[in-house]
Amino acid sequence: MITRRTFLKAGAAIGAAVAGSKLLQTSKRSALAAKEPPKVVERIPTMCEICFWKCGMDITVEDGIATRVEGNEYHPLSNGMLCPRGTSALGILYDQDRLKKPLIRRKNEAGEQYFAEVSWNEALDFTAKKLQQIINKHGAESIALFSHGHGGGIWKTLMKAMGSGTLCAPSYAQCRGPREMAYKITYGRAVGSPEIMDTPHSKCIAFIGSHLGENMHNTAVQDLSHAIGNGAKLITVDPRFSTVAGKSDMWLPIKPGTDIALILAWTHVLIEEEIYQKDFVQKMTVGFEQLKEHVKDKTPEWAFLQTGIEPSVIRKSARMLARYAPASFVHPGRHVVWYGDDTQRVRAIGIINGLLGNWGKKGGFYLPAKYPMAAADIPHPKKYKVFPLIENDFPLGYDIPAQTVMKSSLKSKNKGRKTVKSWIAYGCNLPLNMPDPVALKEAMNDVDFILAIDILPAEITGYADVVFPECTFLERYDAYDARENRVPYVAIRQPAVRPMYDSKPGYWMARELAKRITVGGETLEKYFPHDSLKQVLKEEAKLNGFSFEEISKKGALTQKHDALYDPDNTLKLNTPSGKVELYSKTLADAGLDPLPNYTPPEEPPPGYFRLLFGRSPLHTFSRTTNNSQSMEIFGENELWLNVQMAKSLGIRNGNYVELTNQDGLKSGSPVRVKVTQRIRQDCVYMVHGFGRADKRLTKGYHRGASDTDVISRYKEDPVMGGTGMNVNFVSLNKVDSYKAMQLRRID
Ligand SMILES: Nc1nc2c(c(=O)[nH]1)N[C@H]1C(S)=C(S)[C@@H](COP(=O)(O)OP(=O)(O)OC[C@H]3O[C@@H](n4cnc5c(=O)[nH]c(N)nc54)[C@H](O)[C@@H]3O)O[C@H]1N2
Ligand SMILES: Nc1nc2c(c(=O)[nH]1)N[C@H]1C(S)=C(S)[C@@H](COP(=O)(O)OP(=O)(O)OC[C@H]3O[C@@H](n4cnc5c(=O)[nH]c(N)nc54)[C@H](O)[C@@H]3O)O[C@H]1N2
Ligand code: SF4
Ligand SMILES: [Mo]
Repeated sequence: MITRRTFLKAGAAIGAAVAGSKLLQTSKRSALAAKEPPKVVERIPTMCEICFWKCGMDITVEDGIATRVEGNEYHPLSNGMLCPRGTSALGILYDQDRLKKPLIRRKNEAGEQYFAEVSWNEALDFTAKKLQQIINKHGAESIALFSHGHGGGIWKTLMKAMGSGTLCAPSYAQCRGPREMAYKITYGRAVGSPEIMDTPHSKCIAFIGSHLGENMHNTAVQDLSHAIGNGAKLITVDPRFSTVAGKSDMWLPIKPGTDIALILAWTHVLIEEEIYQKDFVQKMTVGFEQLKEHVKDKTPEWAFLQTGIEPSVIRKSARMLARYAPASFVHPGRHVVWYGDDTQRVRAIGIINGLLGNWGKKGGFYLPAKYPMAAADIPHPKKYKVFPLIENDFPLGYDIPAQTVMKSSLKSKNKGRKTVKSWIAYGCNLPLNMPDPVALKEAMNDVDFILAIDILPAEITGYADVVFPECTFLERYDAYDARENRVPYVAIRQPAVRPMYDSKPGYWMARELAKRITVGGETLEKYFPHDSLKQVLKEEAKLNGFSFEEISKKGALTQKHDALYDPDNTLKLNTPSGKVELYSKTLADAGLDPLPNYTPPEEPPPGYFRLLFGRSPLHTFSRTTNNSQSMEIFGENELWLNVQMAKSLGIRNGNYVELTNQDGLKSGSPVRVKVTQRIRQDCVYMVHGFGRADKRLTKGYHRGASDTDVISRYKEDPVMGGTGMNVNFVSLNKVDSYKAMQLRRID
């Protein structure tokens, strides 16, 4: 048995030699195209998985080879358009570095670990045996699933069928969990995805570090363009002059971590000047008097000392929001895990939105609906347990924080207690997306067995015992997508081309494992009674009265939904009071702040900058940083550094630096500096997802740096366990650019 796993960077028989015949065919095809027109040209609609917006996309396929990607016109999340990441989808499908065969970690005679390419039968038998041993010895709940993406549902079913409810996702406690928690507490429901802001009709929007335009959710950006076209006023609060700041009427370059002070001061202005929506507040909210008392002394002058934003600017922006209310809103954000008080910051945003009276209002928040969908008649596993160490960590939270699973896997932290024994990672690249890289590595070594299901040799696969190569979203079916939206819809994901290499759809893998695992004397196959997902989709189409042929041809079907607004303030919300809870008794009863309080952030030590990070319009985390099409345009990330600070450090635009954080952790590769006026002096900024550590990623290896390498600290949100990650500080050391280039070499 292999006890301490080494990170496997170069697996046996993985490399240029197995580049794949399809690719060759592609180049042959285009060479011949001029002479010989393709015989069969099809246009196959499906949905994108390069991020989780899941737009409808149409793939042109010529003689079995995908050649073109366009937005689907029937899908309400794309409206015929895609974002720049969607249009580079073929860069993922035809990436030569893709995982091609199942891999098992083995040791050779010299004791060196390597990945052996094996048959599916061998990989499935081996994995099922390992999981079975863990179930029998430690209980199924000691197997944990980390998942991200639409295909994750299948693995949740398998987990529950085995008996484990230990399910988590970095897209909760490392992403939007605090936002959803805050809105559930305040409005009785999550903001959800796609978000329910009525942006196209809005007259004034304030963005608090939501960098739309770089954060490139397709319809959200289309909606914002509509608003801008209609003359909407925009206010952007960001330490950095972001893309949306460039489109805004006001840019508030706030001191990082002080946003709650600003929002409380806005609230103060609205109440003091009596410019809030009185009818809404009276009919639809509770706790106004407590709120009024709470912000009595939170004047713009007080907030100025915290935020660095002039009192006159605070007043002006608050009045602007009030003037256009209820067709105005403060954006609740999406990736909100910044400083550990994030649920409270989004609560503060929810509260001010309450004063703007925008819930259920045109230009505020609309009331969405779902395409009614009944599920196929398949038994649902009901007897499953959550790992005991995890269960009661955050009683108000609605999901398991991924770092709780990580901590519960550590032997050193849980002496004398049972720890989590196995991880399954589906579409999650934990080494790039989890804070505290040192603890993560320790936890990955402490568990007995890791299965990674991925399409690429991502960092997580380097730590796995078994790697299952999934085919990409362009080669498989997945469940229908029918989320809440302005226009209710149901959309299909279907293969545009056949799975390349020996990759398989997740459904097939999960079902094959289910056949091989026994619980309570029978295999788990009954939870996967269909041979393929296509059969499930056909059955569900019939059950819900739509034609499978029609949805396969169009990509999406929509319904009409008119009841978007509540103009007379008559809604009953799903909170204990049925109203917007400005003051939260739920939080008070749990011993937490019933109204948001401001705590000043820790200052960077001398010589250090606060590390901030975000998105590039061309990339989705590490999903695209090996995609030749995306990398051609945006091939490495840069570190934004204020021009004055650069001067004092003797750093020039284009120099390479290595980052060292407050705990002595260094970035695994150097990053190029972008010297700019567009960022405050106390922080630096970079795009997340770069600085890949695995040489098998020939396009992404050591291009730029990974923010995660230096995120050793995080502050846990006491309400739901979000990991505030903007609490790390870095110093910069210049690196010779020749050395920086040498580090990228793949021999
Ligand atoms: N330092 C830092 N950490 C962060 C963030 C940050 O900005 N900085 N952002 C946070 C946010 S907002 C989020 S949502 C999380 C996301 O973090 P994760 O949940 O880990 O998700 P992704 O980064 O999307 O996971 C990417 C993995 O999925 C694989 N993949 C892509 N397509 C498929 C597929 O079709 N099938 C399978 N099986 N695998 C596939 C990719 O190859 C890659 O290895 O990270 C969070 N963590
Ligand atoms: N192109 C692209 N789009 C994406 C994604 C992607 O990977 N690529 N990922 C999607 C996902 S899963 C998510 S969660 C979202 C994330 O996108 P957003 O919800 O927009 O969140 P962040 O990435 O945290 O936002 C970063 C911005 O916050 C600013 N900021 C940092 N600290 C502070 C602060 O203290 N105060 C204020 N006011 N601002 C601050 C930064 O300067 C930066 O402009 O993007 C989504 N859209
Ligand atoms: S927003 Fe872009 S990457 Fe995300 S699903 Fe839509 S097209 Fe794909
Ligand atoms: Mo996210």
